[in-house]
Amino acid sequence: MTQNTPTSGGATPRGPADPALGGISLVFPVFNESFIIEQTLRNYIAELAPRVTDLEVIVAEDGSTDDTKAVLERLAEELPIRLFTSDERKGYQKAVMDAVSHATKPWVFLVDSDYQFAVIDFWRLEPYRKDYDVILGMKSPRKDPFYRVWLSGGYNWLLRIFFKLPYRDMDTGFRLLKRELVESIAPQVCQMSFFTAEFVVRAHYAGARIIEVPVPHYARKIGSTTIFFISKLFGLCFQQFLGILRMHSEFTERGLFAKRKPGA
Ligand SMILES: Nc1nc2c(ncn2[C@@H]2O[C@H](COP(=O)(O)OP(=O)(O)OP(=O)(O)O)[C@@H](O)[C@H]2O)c(=O)[nH]1
Ligand SMILES: [Mg+2]
Repeated sequence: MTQNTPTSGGATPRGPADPALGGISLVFPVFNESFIIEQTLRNYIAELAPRVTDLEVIVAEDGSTDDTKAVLERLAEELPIRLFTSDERKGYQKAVMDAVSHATKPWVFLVDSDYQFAVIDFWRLEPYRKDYDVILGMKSPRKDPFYRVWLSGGYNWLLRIFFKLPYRDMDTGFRLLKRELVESIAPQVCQMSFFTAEFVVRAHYAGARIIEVPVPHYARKIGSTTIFFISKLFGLCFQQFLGILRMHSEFTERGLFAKRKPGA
């Protein structure tokens, strides 16, 4: 389901988060973000720590070749973060899965660490915690180069067609997820390179209640993509298409299409 919340106007109240709905693990995957990670962590923690009763912040870095590790080690002495680092780059998919496995609170707020989403937009997602298991911040409008917007549009379209889904932005970097659902679904994620997209498809067929809420998206101010290099785009697209086909045949074999009504 897509919620038609206006994305401008700035009237969203800034918390507090409902303590009855449980604490939140704020989880950041980080790779080569030395120029922005301090701002991201400081702003997210300043906004959420006083307004979310039971908050933990997990920072999962691996393989950075710039100053990211040094910046994070300095920040870990000052800010309330649980820092996990590793020398080998894990790749986005594995990094995200390992990062969420450290979460201990009932909800996981999984956010890209390059500040393409503003922390105040968390408050657009929070009201849906009582009725939904997966709350996706739908980039609206999306501030990426035109070829990325087209590729992502095509990818989401294929997912909608192949899996009869209503969602428009399944690979968003701003998502609030019920942890028990993450624990049951994440181990199955294996066919595509984008954790969230595959997670959303699988969660839908597991009967999860999923909503998309429009949130503003900002152009990367500094650093560069860590995933979508132009030289690798063709291979990446081909890989995702194969992943869709493999997942479709897996779902057919498991009889999942028959069990779940289209769009339900
Ligand atoms: N720990 C870890 N994090 C990663 C890895 N690859 C990417 N990330 C992080 O995952 C997030 C998403 O990567 P981005 O490069 O921003 O992807 P994107 O937003 O689709 O691309 P841009 O629009 O160019 O920023 C960022 O916070 C990265 O730092 C990885 O191998 N390990
Ligand atoms: Mg990004």
